[in-house]
Amino acid sequence: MANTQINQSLDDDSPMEKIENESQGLLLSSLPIEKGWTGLPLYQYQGFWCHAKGIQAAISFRKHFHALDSDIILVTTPKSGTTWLKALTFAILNRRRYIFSQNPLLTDNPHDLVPFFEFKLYTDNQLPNLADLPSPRLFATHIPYPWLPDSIKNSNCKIVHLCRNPRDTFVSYWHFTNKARPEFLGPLSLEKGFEMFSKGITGFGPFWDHALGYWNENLERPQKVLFLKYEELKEDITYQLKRLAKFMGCPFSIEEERDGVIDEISRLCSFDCLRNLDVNKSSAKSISYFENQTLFRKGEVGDWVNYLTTPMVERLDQLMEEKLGGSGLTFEVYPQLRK
Ligand code: PAP
Repeated sequence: MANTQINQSLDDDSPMEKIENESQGLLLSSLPIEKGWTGLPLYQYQGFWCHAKGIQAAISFRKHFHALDSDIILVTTPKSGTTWLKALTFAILNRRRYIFSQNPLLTDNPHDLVPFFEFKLYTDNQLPNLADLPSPRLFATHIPYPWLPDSIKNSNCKIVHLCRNPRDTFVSYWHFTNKARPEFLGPLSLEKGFEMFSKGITGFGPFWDHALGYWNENLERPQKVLFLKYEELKEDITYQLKRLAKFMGCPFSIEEERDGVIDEISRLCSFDCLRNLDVNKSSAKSISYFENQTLFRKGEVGDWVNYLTTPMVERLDQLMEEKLGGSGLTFEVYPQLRK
């Protein structure tokens, strides 16, 4: 998966490419626009906010990608633990292929091992050759459910969805995007970020619509969509790893459990282990223009308590009640609201 070949890139001067560029320009100019967190504009396309390159890649992905029944697609809300989920699923699938000391996770960032559709495979008008990848193919995306290609929705491929409580998601997103802001813009204030998050203006947001799309599919088709939460992974990684492996069609055997394979995977993919690897301490950029080191900050549940004021928490809780109430989707928050 690390060496996915991008075998075709549409030529900038080809008539077809000109038409595609022009129609994309027309499309963008017709969409609602907001100044984004990193300074790049965000456009509202079919109900979700995204930067221009992401929309282009999402459209190309929808048009060209053909899912196989054996595919496994990881879908996450941004800053919900994507890097962790990529590492865990890669380690589960490849556990018989590598001895632990030679696991590619020790030398490659998880984003290089499990590519994003929109940041890697279909970005910049590339058409990747995915036919020769070993089965099961493992891909990732932040794309909301309604934007997925029909072949993902209608085939027997599996979707693993991960999200995180909105308080920590917001704090993580705010830190991350501030690191990517050009210096001349200065940092985005917490208050301004909170206002944007509350209006649903985040990459691939609104947060609640993104989560609900996958939540509802999970309720309807639990064998197709697994719904995970960051907090639950943190609380009991062993149980969640077993659940994940079973869902992915490669459950751990009794012998593997006895031999400590689950513990080894959880240790290898832990925040402390991954963060301290050279590849992840470096300024290399495995996703877009973000340095790898910015993907590992605190890795905790409840860091929101150091940032959010009581009125902010109350506003967010009220918003979640409005948007998610009655859906059955709730989030555990630790610690509880400061009084
Ligand atoms: P992305 O959306 O840009 O891909 P993503 O990996 O989803 O980012 O989220 C990053 C968060 O996961 C960070 O949270 P924080 O800001 O609250 O600290 C990051 O620290 C955390 N994270 C990264 N790797 C791990 C891991 N192995 N275990 C737990 N948390 C992790």
